[in-house]
Amino acid sequence: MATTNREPVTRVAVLIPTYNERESLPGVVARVRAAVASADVLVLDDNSPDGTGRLADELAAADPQVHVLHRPGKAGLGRAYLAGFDWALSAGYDAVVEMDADGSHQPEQLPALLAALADADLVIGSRWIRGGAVRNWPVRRKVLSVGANVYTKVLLGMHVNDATAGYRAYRSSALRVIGLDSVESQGYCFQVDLTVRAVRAGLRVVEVPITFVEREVGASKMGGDVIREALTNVTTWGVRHRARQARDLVRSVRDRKRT
Ligand SMILES: Nc1nc2c(ncn2[C@@H]2O[C@H](COP(=O)(O)OP(=O)(O)O)[C@@H](O)[C@H]2O)c(=O)[nH]1
Ligand SMILES: [Mg+2]
Repeated sequence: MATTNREPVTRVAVLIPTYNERESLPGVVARVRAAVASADVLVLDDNSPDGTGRLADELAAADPQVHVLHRPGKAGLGRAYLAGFDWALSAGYDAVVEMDADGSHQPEQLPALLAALADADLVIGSRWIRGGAVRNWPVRRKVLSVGANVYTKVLLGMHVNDATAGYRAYRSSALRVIGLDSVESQGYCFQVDLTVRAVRAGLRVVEVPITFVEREVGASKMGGDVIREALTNVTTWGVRHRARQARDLVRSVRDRKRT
């Protein structure tokens, strides 16, 4: 079991990945700064063609608590977050938050996530627990998300109800034991991957209810390839996990017969 000492979280970095989020980024950054005045913001922009990176530079020039990491081109959410984690860990933050730039993750709920971090290593803002909700999603999106989460939960044998959720707070100590170097997955799968790693590392993962609000401006970047990646990887991890369990069971029965 990995142990992390849960010291008070004071220095918080909020990572916001962007690809063409010019219309929603300024509002979200302002809301984060208003919701948790002590938190710093790091925008992770993949050279958005719509000029989000330049806009982020302007926000940073006007506010010393806003920073920007410019990346050369669109390389997926997972890569952007890994670069952001590196940045935040080197800069000595106590906790790192993941938040979408499109307003789906309400900055006003960040204090609740950070409060739960007092007794957790990873806090997941969950849509699929009591008190959680999704606003403005068609039934088919809900079915896909609930289905993906039930599949993940059952196959991987985890207690987490919303493993694909992207609104999260990690203690830096947790990120250090998770083994970030070998993470390759992207999209929703990146979130599942890190959840599995946290659970397997014996870290304390807690869910708090959030209300997810579907974007009103801009376009989603998640397509069929993201869903396919998640399905393939979760199935592979699940089959491996169950095979390992079966092997352990056979071994323990054999050992019992011997004694
Ligand atoms: N830096 C970066 N950000 C991305 C990339 N793909 C998506 N994002 C951001 O990740 C967040 C979630 O993406 P979104 O398209 O809203 O996904 P959805 O909410 O699942 O429909 C948004 O802030 C996007 O701008 C990418 O390739 N690079
Ligand atoms: Mg979105």
